[in-house]
Amino acid sequence: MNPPRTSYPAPQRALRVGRFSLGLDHPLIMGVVNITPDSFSDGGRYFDPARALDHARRLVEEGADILDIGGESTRPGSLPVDLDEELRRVMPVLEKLVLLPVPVSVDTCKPEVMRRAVDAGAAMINDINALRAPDALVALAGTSSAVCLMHMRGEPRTMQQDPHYQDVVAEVAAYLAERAQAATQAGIARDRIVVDPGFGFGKTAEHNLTLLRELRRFETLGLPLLVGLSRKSVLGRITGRSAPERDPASVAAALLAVQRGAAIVRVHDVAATRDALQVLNAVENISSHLAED
Ligand code: HH2
Repeated sequence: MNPPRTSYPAPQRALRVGRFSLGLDHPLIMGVVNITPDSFSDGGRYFDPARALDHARRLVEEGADILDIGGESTRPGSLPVDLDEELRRVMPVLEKLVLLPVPVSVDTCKPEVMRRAVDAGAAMINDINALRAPDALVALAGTSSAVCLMHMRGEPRTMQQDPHYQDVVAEVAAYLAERAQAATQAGIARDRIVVDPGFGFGKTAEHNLTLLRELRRFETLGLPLLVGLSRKSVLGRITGRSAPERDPASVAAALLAVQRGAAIVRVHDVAATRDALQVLNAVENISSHLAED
């Protein structure tokens, strides 16, 4: 007798993101715009709204499929930002960016920011807290917004204090399955949900590398997978480089993630990531992908 086959939910073909539908037959690039004075990855370069807008427009020209803007740093040890300050940082930039031809995601944990952002045209909410705040599920149910549900153990202030797992992949996947179920039960359709293992959020370097190596195990969830390894400290541990010098390592990590099934990569260096993914695509589909010299 043949052993029973494990059946996975059929992979989705497209992700509905506000008024956009993004095909999942090729990897998508999410370009990061931190409107913060204290992000670990770019240290306040785009805190000024005009600079954030210029940067976002450049990321779109370089090939970003989605923009992710955030007004609160979540680096290890960071403190929360209050509601008014987060709105003051995010909303003026969002209101301009929604005029661009790509969906705009807002990186926030606060239900009030979610509501205001979606009303202003945000097509996606990226929540490192996976809609666990009271009211967060309600804030998004009944909207056309997509959502990224990310795994985090603890909270940014304390998450890197000695994290432990028996089987990091199984535990993170179980958490994401539970949060996806909570979202669908609240009325958020499955074709609007993305899940993310949360690299660097309550994980050691070894946990992060195990998650990346075994990323295929997340296919059992049957949901598009977002991976954010760009400039993260695990890449610093490997290369000995500071955050601004980690783009080559970030491109390598994005490529490895896509090869292991990531649908979306969240990156700071969009142009270099695009080139790397084009090389991967050309190798996998040798034919018409060769540009003229
Ligand atoms: N990482 C960061 C922030 N938001 N969202 C998702 N879904 N996945 C991630 O891996 C992720 C995220 C941290 O990176 P960054 O935005 O560059 O830094 P900071 O939080 O310091 O602004």
